[in-house]
Amino acid sequence: MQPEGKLEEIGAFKTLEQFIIERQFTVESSTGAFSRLLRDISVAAKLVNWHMRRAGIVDVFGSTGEINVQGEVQAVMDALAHKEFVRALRRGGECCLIGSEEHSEAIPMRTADDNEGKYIVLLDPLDGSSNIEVNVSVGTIFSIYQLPEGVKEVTLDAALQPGILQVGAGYVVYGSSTILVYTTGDGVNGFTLDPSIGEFLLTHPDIRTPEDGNMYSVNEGNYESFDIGLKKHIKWMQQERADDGRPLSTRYIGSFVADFHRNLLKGGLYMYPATHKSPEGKLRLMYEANPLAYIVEQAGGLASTGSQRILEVKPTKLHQRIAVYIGSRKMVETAEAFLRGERDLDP
Ligand code: P6P
Repeated sequence: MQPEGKLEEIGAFKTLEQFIIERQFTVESSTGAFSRLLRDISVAAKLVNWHMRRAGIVDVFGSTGEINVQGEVQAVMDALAHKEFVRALRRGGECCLIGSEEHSEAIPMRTADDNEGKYIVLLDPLDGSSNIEVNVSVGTIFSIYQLPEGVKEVTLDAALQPGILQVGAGYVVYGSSTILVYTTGDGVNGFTLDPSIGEFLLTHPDIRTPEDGNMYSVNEGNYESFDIGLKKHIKWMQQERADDGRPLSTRYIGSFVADFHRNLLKGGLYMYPATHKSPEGKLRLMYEANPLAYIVEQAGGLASTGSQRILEVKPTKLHQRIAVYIGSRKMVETAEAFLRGERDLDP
């Protein structure tokens, strides 16, 4: 989707920086700090994109040999992406605390005397990084909270806020192109990176997700460990009922951001339920589920644990996991109905 003019008229597109400043002036009390924080995040995204686009050339594949807090072999790119975001946020001075998938503890940023940062950033620097070596899209996910009023000592407790209190959230998908999608509570907008001028350009204004869809994303290899309601739901989606568009199509890339982005634009449902291997679910509440839940709700969709709105879950740990059913409103509602035992297969 592009404004009037042809693609080569790059000047026809609004840049992310222009968009951020425009939105800043709609908030009377704005000091510009939040705009600068968003700029710092976009700078880090450009740097990660630069590393990603060289991954096939420079030896950034493989592992660092380090085992991160997730118990997974840490990809070189995970470490690079984490470093770029921490460095950009430290340099920007607007962030007082970072929680990252790549770091077991929260990272205080007010080490420098001049850091009066009042924003907390929770981050999955590179989700799905095991896909890099096979050239499958991967992504960054970020969530932003304000430091609660009156908090003097910035600790992890200040970050453990329910998702409904986020002041911003977004993701970057490093795919056939690099797209940054974010919300600050006033709709969802997407920006495509034009590497020739190093700018994110507004290519997806005011994203609204379709209220229904014909694609679902789930790892059916875990079928045996699914709740009976979910097993029925999956079989229901596979029933041949042309009158209501079934069977649906399965699209599961193994990269949450990529699956989420496709479903956001086209309509669809992504599910990562509790399994025998991941009894609390696999995805992380603070820096995967919450930010994408904020985005999908702002775009007209829903995000559920299967029984509760994700944004209302009260967090207790930085790296806590949660079950996720996220996407088109009608599809999430159907999943919840099956899980409650209110739906069954068609005769
Ligand atoms: P599984 C990647 O590791 C990730 O966190 C998500 O990006 C992805 O959707 C999911 O896990 C894939 O997990 O167990 O299906 O391989």
